[in-house]
Amino acid sequence: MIIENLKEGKNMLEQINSPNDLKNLTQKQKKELAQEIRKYILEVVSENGGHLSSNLGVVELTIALHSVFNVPEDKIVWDVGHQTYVHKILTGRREELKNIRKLNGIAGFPKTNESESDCFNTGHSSTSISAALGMARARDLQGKKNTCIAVIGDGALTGGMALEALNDAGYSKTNITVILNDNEMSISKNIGGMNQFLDKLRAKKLYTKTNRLIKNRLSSIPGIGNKLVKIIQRIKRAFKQLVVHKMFFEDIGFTYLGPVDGHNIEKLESILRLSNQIEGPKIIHVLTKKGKGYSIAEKNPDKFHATSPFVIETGEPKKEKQTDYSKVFGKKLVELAKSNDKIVAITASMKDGTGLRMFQKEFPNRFFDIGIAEQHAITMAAGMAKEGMIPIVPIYSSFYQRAYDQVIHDIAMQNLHVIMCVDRAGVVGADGETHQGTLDMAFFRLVPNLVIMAPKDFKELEDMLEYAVKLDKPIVIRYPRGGEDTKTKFEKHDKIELGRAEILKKIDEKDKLENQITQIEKENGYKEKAKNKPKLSIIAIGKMVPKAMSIAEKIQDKIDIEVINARFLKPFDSKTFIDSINKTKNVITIEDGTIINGLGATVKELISDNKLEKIKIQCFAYPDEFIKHGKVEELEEIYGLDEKNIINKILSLVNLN
Ligand SMILES: Cc1ncc(C[n+]2csc(CCOP(=O)(O)OP(=O)(O)O)c2C)c(N)n1
Repeated sequence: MIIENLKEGKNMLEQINSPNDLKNLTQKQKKELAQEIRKYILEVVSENGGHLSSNLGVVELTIALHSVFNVPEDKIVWDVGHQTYVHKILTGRREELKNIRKLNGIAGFPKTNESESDCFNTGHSSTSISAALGMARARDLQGKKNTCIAVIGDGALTGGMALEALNDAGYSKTNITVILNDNEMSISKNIGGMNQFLDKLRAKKLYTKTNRLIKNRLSSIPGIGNKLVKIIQRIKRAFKQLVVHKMFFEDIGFTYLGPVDGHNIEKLESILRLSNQIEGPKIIHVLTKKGKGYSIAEKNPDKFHATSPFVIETGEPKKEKQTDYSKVFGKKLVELAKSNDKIVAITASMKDGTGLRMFQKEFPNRFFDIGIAEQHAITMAAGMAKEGMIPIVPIYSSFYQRAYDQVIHDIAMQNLHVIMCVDRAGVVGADGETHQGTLDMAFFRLVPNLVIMAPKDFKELEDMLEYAVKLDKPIVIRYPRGGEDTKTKFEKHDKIELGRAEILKKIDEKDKLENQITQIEKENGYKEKAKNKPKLSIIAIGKMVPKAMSIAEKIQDKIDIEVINARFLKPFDSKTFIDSINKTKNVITIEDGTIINGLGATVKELISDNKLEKIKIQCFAYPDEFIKHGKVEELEEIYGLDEKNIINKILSLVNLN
């Protein structure tokens, strides 16, 4: 049996339709329920893909939370939110879990518009304490009494926002509970000074004893007053100071409880109840195991942090993994770093996702995993660049949002040679709106000094990286999740030159006319003046370039087409575009980003700034919305970025429809 202790045939899970159904269960029943939940999550994630290890790790914690507190009155803010599958199961979405992350199914992260039990949307790390503190302050101002809880992992605690919020919450004396879900892992092994500090706490069994002391005393006295609780807290604090010097959490104003076994529901419930008796900010240190109960994930928690569908018995992926942009990036980087010892790589806790594992192995001294701290990553990169190194910083597009000011203030304004690799650019699919990378072109384009590039395939990514290492400027290279488009194979790759687009298909006026006449002569046996076909410029960028070529091939018998790979959003190759547009008078743009301030917007500005006349233009991009979850192909179809729709729109544009 994969999940230990699961009694076959028992079905507690089907009887749980809301947290209220939990409240009357015995501890034994809750234990059984925990195992059933594990089995269910394992089945669903092995089928749909998704976050596995973190969810298996919080089964007991989530049962305990919903046993003690009452949502939606009490607020539970889940940091990152990738570990909320159990919460979703217990709050009326058991059946819906089967469609989690699928188009029109429930989301893989908390969504306030999905359930009133989800009190705050999350997806990006380290926001929970700020949000819960905000809710607590709003509660106090409105004279309410509910409990506000942030559940945050030890990985997320490395993020600056979490530390900013702890600083504020501790000092504020506001009633708020922070649950530190400590599994010693971020996606990979957690690192940093905070982790070292937690390591000391993890070993302190004594705290549990002091907690038990408090609990016993509280429960033996009927109607405990705040005064007594405070006295006990003071004793406890003094006692702890003897055990651990520099008790950080207590020193900044929190009451520290724990550590507690995060897989013991009874102990968890009692510490949660205890925390509710204590005034002010509290932090409960809960020790959990990532992947708990599924031995394959326990052994490889990072591999099963976020997984594609897999075979439960072996843990092997159902579909063989193809090479992807991140891996191509990582491999090329190692090659470049071998001949250039100035190159350093920085990751914000995503060495596997961004393809840096090999770099770390080859150049441990030039590799920096700085925690889930994108802002710090960027400013530190700026510091290294200032002193002559060439930092390469791959971060997912949606997480670059967090480091925007650092890109502007620390890199661009000082014109520093940092190569910012924007991984997972464009629509990423099942992770949904918090993770879609549709905004980066728009927000980076606003920033002076930045060079912004996007490759059409793997080879062009390699060329761009090589080029970027030599170009002494702040550079953004954006590329999508997954592999290159295999429909169009590009044999030719022009040399990369600053701000130069690549013309992939050109209309040659003279040749075109002659070809058409001979063709018509052949077909009809008589000479007729070739009727002019409509003309069109297709301008595309990044992963949309192969699509542009494929579209052109399908309609080139009806329309004379130029296809231009923009390559650079900044500097923009105005001359090449103006020449083409003036020739064809019809233009479409295709990009995998928002319609605002991207490729299409830039071409429109070009047309209007240069007063190009009688031009028909249509831009294909994502609308000014947050893009929901679903497969990339499904989303492209919904938002009109599929080939069929684009071809139809082109035919209308040139009056052939
Ligand atoms: C700003 C930001 N950067 C990176 C990520 C990617 N990410 C998702 S979960 C995770 C690790 C979280 O570790 P922890 O908080 O300890 O939770 P655990 O998964 O271990 O339960 C990371 C880096 C993110 N969600 N947000």
